[in-house]
Amino acid sequence: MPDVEDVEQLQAVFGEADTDDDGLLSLGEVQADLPGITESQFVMLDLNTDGGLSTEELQQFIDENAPLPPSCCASTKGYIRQSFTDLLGDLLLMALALGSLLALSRMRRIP
Ligand SMILES: [Ca+2]
Ligand SMILES: [Ca+2]
Repeated sequence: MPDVEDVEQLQAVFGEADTDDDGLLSLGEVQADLPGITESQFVMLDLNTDGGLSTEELQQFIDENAPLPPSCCASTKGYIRQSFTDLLGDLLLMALALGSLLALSRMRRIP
């Protein structure tokens, strides 16, 4: 079940990172906040391969990769999940780091 606060926070973070306000995060916009993200990680998040990340894509990524009870991952998705474990860890860290950075930048808002 989606957590409303998480969704709102994601959208707030997204709005701050979307510096040209086109509704998508480009690789450049993501790297402006998180220089550590690689193009291949970005492409993994860009589900419709239009070159930008939408809130829907980020939310879908989080929903699909949130911790699940073992019984539900035992089917076809299991091996995919396993092989992506390291990368997903990086991406979830990235999402957390992005949120922290933007929260900090809001707190010390420049007049
Ligand atoms: Ca943008
Ligand atoms: Ca996209």
